[in-house]
Formats: sequence, C-alpha cells, structure tokens
Amino acid sequence: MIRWLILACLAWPGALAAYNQSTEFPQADIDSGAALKTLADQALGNIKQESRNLNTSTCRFETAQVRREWRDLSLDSRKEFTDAVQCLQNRPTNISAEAKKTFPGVQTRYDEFVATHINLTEYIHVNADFLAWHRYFIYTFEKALREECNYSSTLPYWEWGYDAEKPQDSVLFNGDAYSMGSNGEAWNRTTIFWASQNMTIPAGTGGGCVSAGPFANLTVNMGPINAPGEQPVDYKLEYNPRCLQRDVNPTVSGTSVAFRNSTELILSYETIDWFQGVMQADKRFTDPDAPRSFGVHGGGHLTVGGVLADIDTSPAEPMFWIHHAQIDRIWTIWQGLDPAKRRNAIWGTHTRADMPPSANMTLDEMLDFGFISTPREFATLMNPLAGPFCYYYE
Ligand SMILES: *[C@@H]1O[C@H](CO)[C@@H](O)[C@H](O)[C@H]1NC(C)=O
Ligand SMILES: *[C@@H]1O[C@H](CO)[C@@H](O)[C@H](O)[C@H]1NC(C)=O
Ligand SMILES: *[C@@H]1O[C@H](CO)[C@@H](O)[C@H](O)[C@H]1NC(C)=O
Ligand SMILES: *[C@@H]1O[C@H](CO)[C@@H](O)[C@H](O)[C@H]1NC(C)=O
Ligand SMILES: *[C@@H]1O[C@H](CO)[C@@H](O)[C@H](O)[C@H]1NC(C)=O
Ligand SMILES: *[C@@H]1O[C@H](CO)[C@@H](O)[C@H](O)[C@H]1NC(C)=O
Ligand SMILES: *[C@@H]1O[C@H](CO)[C@@H](O)[C@H](O)[C@H]1NC(C)=O
Ligand SMILES: *[C@@H]1O[C@H](CO)[C@@H](O)[C@H](O)[C@H]1NC(C)=O
Ligand SMILES: *[C@@H]1O[C@H](CO)[C@@H](O)[C@H](O)[C@H]1NC(C)=O
Ligand SMILES: *[C@@H]1O[C@H](CO)[C@@H](O)[C@H](O)[C@H]1NC(C)=O
Ligand SMILES: [Cu+2]
Repeated sequence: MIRWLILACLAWPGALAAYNQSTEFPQADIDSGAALKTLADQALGNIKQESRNLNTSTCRFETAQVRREWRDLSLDSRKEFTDAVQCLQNRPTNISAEAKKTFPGVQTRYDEFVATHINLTEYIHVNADFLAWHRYFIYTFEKALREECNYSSTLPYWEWGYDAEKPQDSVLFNGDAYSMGSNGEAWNRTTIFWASQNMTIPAGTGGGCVSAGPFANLTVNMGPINAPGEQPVDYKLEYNPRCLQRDVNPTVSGTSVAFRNSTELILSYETIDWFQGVMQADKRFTDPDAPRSFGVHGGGHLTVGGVLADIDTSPAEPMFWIHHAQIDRIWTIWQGLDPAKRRNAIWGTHTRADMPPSANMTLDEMLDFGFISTPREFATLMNPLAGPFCYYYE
C-alpha cells in the first residue's frame, strides 16, 4: 500500500502526495530523540503539502515565519529575545483606571498577559480550548515583542528532551548574558507539599531567587496562587511584588519530559481527548495504577519550578513562552501527522476537567483573551499556517 502510494506520486508528479506517518521506532531512537526528529520532519512535509492544497492568499509556507529551538539560535539572537522580553516588562500598562480596580497587580504591559492568564485560568486548562487558547496567547506575545519592542525574530521553543536528564546543567540556566537566567538559589529541601494538588513532590536543585543572567532582577508582580510550597495571596489579582523563584528539578524532568515521554504521547493517541488529556495528566485519562506522571505540560512547568510551577501565575516567568512554544510544537506535530483527521479535532467543555460541569465547546465559539486581544473564533486557531497565524516549527 505504502509502495503503491509512492509509485503513484512518481507516476503523476502533479497528484497530491500522500501524508506520511511512521508508527514503529526502535526504543533507542525514541529515547535519543531521533524518532521525534523523524516525526517532526514527516509532519512538516505533510503540513507543507496541506498548506499548498489549502492555497490561502494570506499565508504561504515559503514565506512563513520559522520558530527554532533555543540552542539553534546564535548567542546574539538569544540575547535579542531576552532583551525584548525585558523591554515589554519595562513598558507601562495602559489598562483603564476602572480595570485597575479589579486588576491592581497589573503594573506593566507584560503584566497584562499575566493577569489575563490568571483571570481565565479555570477556562483555559484541562478543557477544550487549552491548546488553541495557548497557541494564540503565545502568538500575541510574540507579536507584542515584534511590534512594541522591535524584536526582529520569532518565539524560540524549548526542546525539553535535551535537558531531561540534568536540566540544572542546561545552557538555558547557566546564568550568563545569553541564557534565560540562572536557577534559583539553592534551598535545602527534599520534598515540597503542593497544597492545591494535595500532593508532595520531590524538591528540585534551587528554590530561591534567580541570581544571575537576564532575569536576575525581575520583579514578579502577582501571585503566588497555586505554587508548590507557597502560601497563596488572598486575592489572586492583587499587587504582590517579589523575586522570580526557580527550582530546576531533574526528578520531574527525567520522568515527565524525556524524549520518550513526548514521543510516546505523539505516537500513542489517535484522538484529541486522549492526546490533550495525557499531555495535561487529566485524571479522566490517567490510569490510577500507572506511575504518577505530570504529563509533558505539567512536567515542563515543574521542571523549572518556582513561579513556572504556579500554573495561574506562570506567564510571569519568561520560560513560560518557550515552554508553551514546545507544547504548541508537539500539538503541531501531532496534528501534522494526520491533518485530514486531526486538523480540526477538539474535545471537551469550557471548565477545567469539566468542574463545574459545563457545555461542550464548539469551533464557532469566540474565545476571550482579556487585555491582550479582542475575542477570536476557536476555528481560526487550529492551523499555524492559517487564520491569524503564519509560522511553522523547524
Ligand atoms: C512522503 O514520503 C515520501 C518518501 O520519503 C516522499 O517522497 C513524499 O514527499 C512524502 N510526502 C509528504 C507529503 O511529505
Ligand atoms: C493558488 O492561488 C493563486 C491565487 O490566489 C493562484 O494564482 C495559484 O495558481 C494557486 N496555486 C495552486 C497550486 O492552486
Ligand atoms: C493599549 O492597549 C490596547 C489593547 O487594550 C492595545 O491595542 C494598544 O496597543 C495599547 N497601547 C499602547 C500604547 O501600549
Ligand atoms: C523601535 O524602533 C523605532 C525606530 O527605530 C524607535 O523609534 C523606537 O524607539 C524603538 N522602540 C523600542 C521599544 O526600542
Ligand atoms: C540540608 O539539610 C539536611 C537535613 O536537614 C542537613 O543535614 C544538611 O546539613 C543541610 N545542608 C545545608 C547545606 O544546609
Ligand atoms: C489529601 O491526600 C491524603 C492522602 O494522600 C488524603 O488522606 C486526604 O483526604 C486528602 N485531602 C483532601 C482534601 O483531598
Ligand atoms: C541586579 O540589580 C542590582 C542592584 O540594582 C545590581 O547591582 C545587579 O548587578 C543586578 N544584577 C543583574 C544580573 O542584572
Ligand atoms: C518518561 O520517560 C522516562 C525516561 O524514559 C521513563 O522512565 C518514564 O517512565 C516515562 N514516564 C511516563 C509517564 O511514561
Ligand atoms: C459532549 O461531547 C461528548 C463527547 O463527544 C458527547 O458524548 C456528549 O453527548 C456531548 N454532550 C452534549 C450535551 O452535546
Ligand atoms: C476576566 O474573566 C471574566 C469572566 O471569566 C471575563 O469576562 C473577562 O473578560 C476577563 N478579563 C480579563 C482581562 O481577562
Ligand atoms: Cu496556561
């Protein structure tokens, strides 16, 4: 069958090429990242083909923007990114005096993103629009960097697999001028109680404030809300200036965001309910007898720990954008391996894990983006090469 399809393409060069998807890999290739690379390449080939078939007037694959892995950026490009993030953090907010009453924590333009995410947290996680909402959320951030801070490039992504074994030794956290800032200062903890999850988790290698590199002096203006080991603020949008804490955690990364974990996520699930459910460790899709997993989504948040582990407040941590670019990339690869079936696949309701119970979402609904954008139709956010978007991952 496969051979027939390839022959068919050779015989009629103008005919549509069949979409490709490998499903079997040696374990060694899954663990090394070679399988994920193959899947990413196949998905990209399919996406390119799909985009040609779609032939929209607004986005051509050939001229689309390309998002790259952090390590594929030159040192100067890495610094251009962190400079642009700092620029947005230093720009004033222009929310109204009226809005300021409900959102007193918003001090900067950057905080508008943080407050929007805090405010909508219960309606954008473990529900139907989690992936699409975050795709557009990080896109508007990338756009703000370009339009308001003269950033000339695209959002980088963080391939967790490279760092899963020893994230504390990653070039991302070495604390030099070309990093994302250092780990937090070492706190001597072995476990941390995570009250909102009623769960004790293994501690990481830091815990305190980021001490070196670009975000050493960053002031986080809101939270903590659901952070492991922290007492939550009384009102979740209140002004509570504090340092950026990190607790880079090899125990979590080794078991939740290794190449094996992201690759198996992509290979194991045919339908969006399971794919997004396992990605977020949604209890409705978790085998209670299996070893505990945070999913690659929670796993990335907890690998950095500190502010990034506080799901509500997490966009206050600059790692949020490149972690979520990788989440978006993993979804893009999964969609791209079978675009005919997966491009517009959604499942779920409006509320987190359907608590309280709410109606199923539909693609014609408008999604709320708070301070950062007028509402967008769900259906327009399903393809990175269509709707408002025009990018792919390399
Ligand atoms: C599928 O793989 C074949 C063989 O490698 C290749 O010729 C073809 O272009 C691929 N199709 C797409 C859509 O990428
Ligand atoms: C794509 O659309 C343009 C007009 O928008 C048309 O000129 C071109 O021939 C189309 N290409 C294909 C491959 O259909
Ligand atoms: C003020 O906020 C609006 C959105 O609420 C945005 O479109 C506009 O660019 C902002 N203006 C400035 C100067 O930041
Ligand atoms: C962006 O570039 C323009 C034109 O060079 C300049 O006027 C503006 O101040 C720059 N903005 C920032 C935030 O650096
Ligand atoms: C860390 O805590 C352990 C157990 O409480 C203690 O034995 C050890 O001396 C502490 N190390 C440092 C560097 O504080
Ligand atoms: C928290 O978990 C413990 C055991 O792990 C359980 O006994 C307790 O009832 C739980 N508390 C809540 C509020 O769910
Ligand atoms: C942080 O701020 C302090 C005081 O303003 C300054 O001495 C220090 O160099 C800054 N550190 C970094 C990494 O920017
Ligand atoms: C994630 O991958 C690691 C390393 O291969 C493995 O030990 C772990 O069991 C995986 N976790 C899950 C939930 O499959
Ligand atoms: C919501 O979606 C589920 C799963 O697709 C379906 O079983 C259920 O009937 C739907 N509920 C309503 C009220 O349409
Ligand atoms: C805050 O949430 C409410 C209700 O969930 C919503 O109507 C409003 O648009 C949100 N505002 C912002 C700034 O996110
Ligand atoms: Cu989020």
